[in-house]
Amino acid sequence: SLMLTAGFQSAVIAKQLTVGFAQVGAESAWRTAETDSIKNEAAKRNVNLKFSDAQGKQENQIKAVRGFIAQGVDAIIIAPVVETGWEPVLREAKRSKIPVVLVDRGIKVSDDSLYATLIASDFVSEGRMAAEWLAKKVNGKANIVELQGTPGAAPAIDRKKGFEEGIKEHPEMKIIASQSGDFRRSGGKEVMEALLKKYGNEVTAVYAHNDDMALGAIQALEEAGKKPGTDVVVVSVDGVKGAFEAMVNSKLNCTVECNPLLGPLAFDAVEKAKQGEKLPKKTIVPDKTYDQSGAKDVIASRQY
Ligand code: GYE
Repeated sequence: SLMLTAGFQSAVIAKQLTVGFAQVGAESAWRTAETDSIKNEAAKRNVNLKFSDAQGKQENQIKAVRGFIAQGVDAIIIAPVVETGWEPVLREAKRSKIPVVLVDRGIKVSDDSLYATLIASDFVSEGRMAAEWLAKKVNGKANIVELQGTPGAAPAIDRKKGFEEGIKEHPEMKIIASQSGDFRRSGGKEVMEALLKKYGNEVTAVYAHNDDMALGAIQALEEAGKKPGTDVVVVSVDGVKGAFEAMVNSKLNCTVECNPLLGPLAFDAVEKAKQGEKLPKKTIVPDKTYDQSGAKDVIASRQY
């Protein structure tokens, strides 16, 4: 019976997956919600999760991935900081037969067999949705400050592109200034302060690539004696709790939800990849626009 017990234990141990997760950092509420989702799902499935926070730097992420490969993990999940520069390290993972699941941000590689799958929102469409909502609100006329996300990051590139496409058919909607606030609340506040000094009352709308920057901009607007949400229309992306609070308080006008709760989908993909199943190259997580009219009714049920 001793032998049986030992055999049973080793079977259980052999089944546990070790997965490395190379996370961007903790720049936004969206990001920490995603981290929690991945960690909770790992715990639920009894996955041994190795977590790395790259503090916003791709070089740290690449180092972390190399570390995971050296440890011989079963799979690697990456939320890539930027789109480019991934080929060498992904080739190393492939050579070691370690499947890579990309979550939330896409990459540019010449060979898409370098990763198993990408699970993310359609950021171009998010940008377009924000533009369309704003166009209606301002009757096709606005001087817009754009607060960009991290330079080189897929959501920054694509949310800019989608928004520009969305305002194109409205010749009186103009982006008068566009700068990066690095997806951070402090970044949004600082950039907005500087741009308000430069453009003052000319600014009639703010489009932020995420809620955290919008919340920072709202603070800057208030400190400059303006009423965000009324004097200046503010739209953003993510749909975090703070954004819903700001909509209930009439300071934020609209947010396009981008779902960060990717843990279940990510580990489904890891398990399928480990079983040798072929995965779709991309799974698009659907998004939805929320504005002040509906915010009160749904705020209590928001999960992040
Ligand atoms: O919108 C932003 C974050 O990659 C989709 O990164 C994500 C973005 C998210 O820091 O808040």
